Formats: sequence, C-alpha cells, structure tokens
Amino acid sequence: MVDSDSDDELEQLQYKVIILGDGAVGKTSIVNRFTENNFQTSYKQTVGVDFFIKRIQLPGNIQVALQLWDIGGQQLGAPMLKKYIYGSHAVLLAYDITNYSSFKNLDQWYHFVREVFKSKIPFIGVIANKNDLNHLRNVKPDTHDNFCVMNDMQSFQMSAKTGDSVNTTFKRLAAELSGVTLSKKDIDMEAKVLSAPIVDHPRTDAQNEKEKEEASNKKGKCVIQ
Ligand code: G3D
Ligand code: MG
Repeated sequence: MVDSDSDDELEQLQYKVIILGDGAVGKTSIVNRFTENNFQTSYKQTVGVDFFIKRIQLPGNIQVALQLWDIGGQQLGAPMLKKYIYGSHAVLLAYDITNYSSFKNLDQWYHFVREVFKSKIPFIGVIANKNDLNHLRNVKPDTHDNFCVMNDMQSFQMSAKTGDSVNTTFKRLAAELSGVTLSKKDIDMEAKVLSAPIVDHPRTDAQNEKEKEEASNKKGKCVIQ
C-alpha cells in the first residue's frame, strides 16, 4: 500500500504487521515497547484487537509506516482471527523462551496462517521473546534456528522488558518489506539508541542473597527440551 504525503515528497509505504502467538508470550509488551518505549509490569489481557502505527526512517529517505496489530485473547480457531490477519504483509509468530509449549504451538499458528493465506504467504518472522530470562530458557537456540530454517522464516530474538533488539527487529522488518538493504552500520545505529539504561535501584545484601538463592533453585528446575 502506498500513500502519498502532500507535505513532502518522501515516498511513504505502509505495511500491516500482525503478531500472533500464545497468551502471555509478550505480544502486547512488544508492541508497547516499540510504539511507546514503555513496559507495563502488570499483566492485562488484551481484549479484542489493538492497532498502532509507527513510522520508521530507512536509508535513502524512505519512510515506512508499520501498522501493528496486537490480537488479544484470540485463541487459534477463534472466529474473528481470520478476518484480523487477512491482508497482513507480515506475520510475526512470537513465543516465550522460558515456555516450551508456547514455542511448540507455533506449528499450529503457522499452519493456521498458511490456511488463511493459501499460496500467497506473507513475510513470516519468529520472535523469541523474554531473552532477559536466558537463565530460565526452555527452548534451545539450535531448536529455534532449526524451526526458522526448516520453515523459511526470519529469526528474531528480543526482550520487550529491557528493550533489547526491539527497534532493530522492526527496522529489519520494515527494510525487508520495502526491499531496502540495511548496512551493518544502519543496524548498529538502531541498537545503540536501544540500549537505554535500565534503572537498577540500590538493594540490600539480604535482598541480593535471597534473589541468588531463588535463581539457583529455579535453575535446578529448568528443563531444556
Ligand atoms: P501477551 O500480550 O502475549 O498476552 P503480555 O503478553 O505482553 O501481556 O505479557 C505477559 C507477561 O509477560 C507480563 O508479565 C509481561 O510483563 C511479561 N513480559 C512480556 N515481555 C517480557 C520480556 O521480554 N521479559 C520478561 N521478563 N517478561 C516479559 P506479568 O508478570 O504481568 O504476567
Ligand atoms: Mg496481549
């Protein structure tokens, strides 16, 4: 879809991007982080569908607007789902690296997307979210990579919580959709903006000790599948 902007002569491209995946993998958090650079700590299930537009400037004065669709509590097979995803230029299948079943279920999400789009499959990317919880990881990086290669999907990993790789992902996506090649410098520039400091409030030794103990308990229970 190409819009013309009367105020300037820049070409403006707009793409519909939809984020799918199990509940609580972080879809809403990803959209919030990208569109408002914000992370909400209390979990509110998305009701219906939310959409946001975010503009991205690409090299060569190319402006891209990504229209992001965050589909809330829509389970696979929900009647409205087909209507929402129809016409998407890109589908992002998101999972939580600490939750193996959210990764396993991507097979079904992918199957559903193929059913809707038939032979006209849009760009599909896989997002491994919550990479700040690497110590609780339940999906091996190799398993993730194999899935992406086997299904010919672009691979992304990020943390909506820290903001790690969120902007870079959407910039890469915008470039991919508009046929722009990004140099390493273009990507690094974005990564720099991203690395906003995370506020680490001073804490007592007792708190630190307790956290260490909890982390090592959790580690013991962590199952790599
Ligand atoms: P959804 O839209 O896919 O259903 P949400 O998921 O964005 O509502 O997020 C579900 C829970 O995961 C929330 O936690 C949210 O804070 C958390 N979350 C999302 N992204 C990340 C991330 O990158 N890292 C970490 N550590 N947590 C994340 P709560 O505790 O509110 O349920
Ligand atoms: Mg949500």
